[in-house]
Amino acid sequence: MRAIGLIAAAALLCCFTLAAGPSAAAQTSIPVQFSGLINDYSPSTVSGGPWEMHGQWTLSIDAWSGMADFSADMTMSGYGKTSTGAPDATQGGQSAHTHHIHLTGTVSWNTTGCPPYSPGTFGGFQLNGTVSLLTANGSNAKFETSPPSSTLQVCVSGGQGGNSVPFSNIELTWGSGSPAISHFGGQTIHGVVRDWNSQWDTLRRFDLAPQPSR
Ligand SMILES: [Cu+2]
Repeated sequence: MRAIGLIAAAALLCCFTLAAGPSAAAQTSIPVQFSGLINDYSPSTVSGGPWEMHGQWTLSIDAWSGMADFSADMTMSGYGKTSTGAPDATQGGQSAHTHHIHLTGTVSWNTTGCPPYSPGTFGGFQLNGTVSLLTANGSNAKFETSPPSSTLQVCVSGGQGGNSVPFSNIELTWGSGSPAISHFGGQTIHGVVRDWNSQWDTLRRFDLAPQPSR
């Protein structure tokens, strides 16, 4: 009897949600989730540079509030130097270490101020704020303040038209004056979008987000 009761309750909840319309459906507790990879390198002008940067990232967005949670974990390693101080690729993997980065904030459904690509990308959104975590080998990074004060802009954008993907690229750019620039450089760090969940369609259906062309 108890199982039947649960099934009946689930059926009722289902119908109630449908009857309540878009607002209730958009308040689902399942976030929109994006994930992907980071692959880039720093300039040679930062201490120990150039550094290779490879990592992965996730971005969760609460559909109702627009609150977003960005996390990236990254490996970095450098090159030895020749006798003249030039990067020596035969000495790869020097001073290998890791970084963990965390940023929460409210998503802006535009890419105003995001660094342009060539060929250009379309649609997308961004997240800006002061990072809550910036580690080096697990501990608060020595180049960072404690607590962290570096600001980060995270931009996601993609393609449009036939045979395209609406989310393809991610850009990480440290804000002017951020301590993190002394290590990563002030240039944008680039990566790729690998996946997003079906919750994105909920946002699109109820006009809570821009409508990138499929
Ligand atoms: Cu590093």
